[in-house]
Amino acid sequence: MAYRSGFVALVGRPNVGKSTLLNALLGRKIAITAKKPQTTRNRIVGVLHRPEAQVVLVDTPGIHRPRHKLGQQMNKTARLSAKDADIIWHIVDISRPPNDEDRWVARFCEPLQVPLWLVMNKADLVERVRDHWLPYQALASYDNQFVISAARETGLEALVNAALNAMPEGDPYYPEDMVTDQSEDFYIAEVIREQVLEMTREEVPYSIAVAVEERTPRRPDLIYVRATVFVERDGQKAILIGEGGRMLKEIGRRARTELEAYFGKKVFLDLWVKTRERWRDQDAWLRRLGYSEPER
Ligand SMILES: Nc1nc2c(ncn2[C@@H]2O[C@H](COP(=O)(O)OP(=O)(O)OP(=O)(O)O)[C@@H](O)[C@H]2O)c(=O)[nH]1
Ligand SMILES: [Mg+2]
Repeated sequence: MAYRSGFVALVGRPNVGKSTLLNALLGRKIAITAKKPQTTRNRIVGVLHRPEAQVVLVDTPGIHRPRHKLGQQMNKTARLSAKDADIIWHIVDISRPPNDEDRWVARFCEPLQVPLWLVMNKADLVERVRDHWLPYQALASYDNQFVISAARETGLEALVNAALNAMPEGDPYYPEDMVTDQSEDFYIAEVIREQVLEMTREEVPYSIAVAVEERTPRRPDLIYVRATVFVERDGQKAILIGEGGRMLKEIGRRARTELEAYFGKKVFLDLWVKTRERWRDQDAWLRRLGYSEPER
């Protein structure tokens, strides 16, 4: 049988569980997740390898009404990934009725000439999925539909098998041992950002970005990492540092614990906070922080 390989774009409004699904399918965490919306800001590739096929899963930022250039870039990243895919999974949260953002996603994807599958997630939160799915099925003429719970890992096998069978014939896009194309610096920055999302409220989680400035092995069993958390206002900086530096220390402690498990080494995490006014609206900063897609 000929080898199959292709791209599946995971698109949907924020917070429906796209990144949770990506991690569940790969059996390991490559994308951060959070209770708050607009967590993912980049295209994140995860590769599923099978003897007869390869599926390149592309996690994308949740499509939303943007309030800054950052949001516009995030939406653009999601739209470009959908256009380039062999299949689009429109991920929805079946425990809530569709909203405008779900409708925008459907309206954008439908004319793309890419097979569009409806993936109804968070099935664990409702008693009978059938009581909730009609308004979603009406959003677009879907080519296939699945009911899953990414958190409980149910329904995933049927979804993956269907995707494997639907991939076009072709050579693998990625080598066998490659699970993601993201750099370790990007992953480190994301783990720190995940802890900030977890620990802060209101506008703070949306106003921050993290950049790894230095990563040096200090000993065979120790890595030194210096990273900066950028905020938009000095008030946010004060919140992030906290009284007597307690907040930043706790964020650093949590991120370090996770990074030590990831690297299997001790990590010295040197965390700084800097104010960059309105970075979310400045092209140069979006580029510097890795949030802008090339023009096409
Ligand atoms: N109960 C339940 N919760 C889920 C499920 N899948 C995801 N979640 C939760 O939903 C929240 C959002 O999950 P994410 O994976 O970050 O969602 P996302 O679609 O990637 O969000 P953005 O990156 O903001 O677009 C998290 O708190 C997850 O734990 C599920 O199947 N069931
Ligand atoms: Mg996400």
